[in-house]
Amino acid sequence: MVKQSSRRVFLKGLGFLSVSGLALPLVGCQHNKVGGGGGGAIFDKNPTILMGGESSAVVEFIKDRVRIEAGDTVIWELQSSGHTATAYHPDTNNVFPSRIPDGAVPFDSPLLFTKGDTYEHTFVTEGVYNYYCRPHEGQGMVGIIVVGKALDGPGLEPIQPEISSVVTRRKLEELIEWAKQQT
Ligand SMILES: [Cu+2]
Repeated sequence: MVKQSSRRVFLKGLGFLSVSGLALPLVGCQHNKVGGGGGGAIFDKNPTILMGGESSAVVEFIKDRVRIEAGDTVIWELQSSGHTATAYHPDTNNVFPSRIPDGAVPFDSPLLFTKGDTYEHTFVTEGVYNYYCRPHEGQGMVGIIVVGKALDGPGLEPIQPEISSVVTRRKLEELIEWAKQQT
């Protein structure tokens, strides 16, 4: 069983892990990347999502939409500036309602400051997760993760009024449209 966990890790020196896909041939007992119930659905295996770009002016998650299988881990790696990866959920803030599957762990990274710092979270509960960066939520720094199938749940529901930034709402709508196709 995969333990549901959320922790900060440093992968310096384990660079091969930080490039999505390249780890595949290096790991034994690897489950097939292509499969699942979707008849050819493509899953990212333990993907790395970059936070920001080489320039601190880039305020976004590079790879803002990923689809993984339940039990897989997503790694966020800081490129520049200060960013977090924080699930839309009342437990992570006092404002936003949940936009993750019912019963799922609302992940929330520390504020990462040093290039190369990483945070990882293992996703156990199937469904759709919407998340944001604390300092840049209002600037549309948001992302979406589909675990398994895009099951109906908070992550696909209409965007609540508490998420008030127009640019953020637009970005989430785009991501949700993509997620709905991951059946
Ligand atoms: Cu940010």
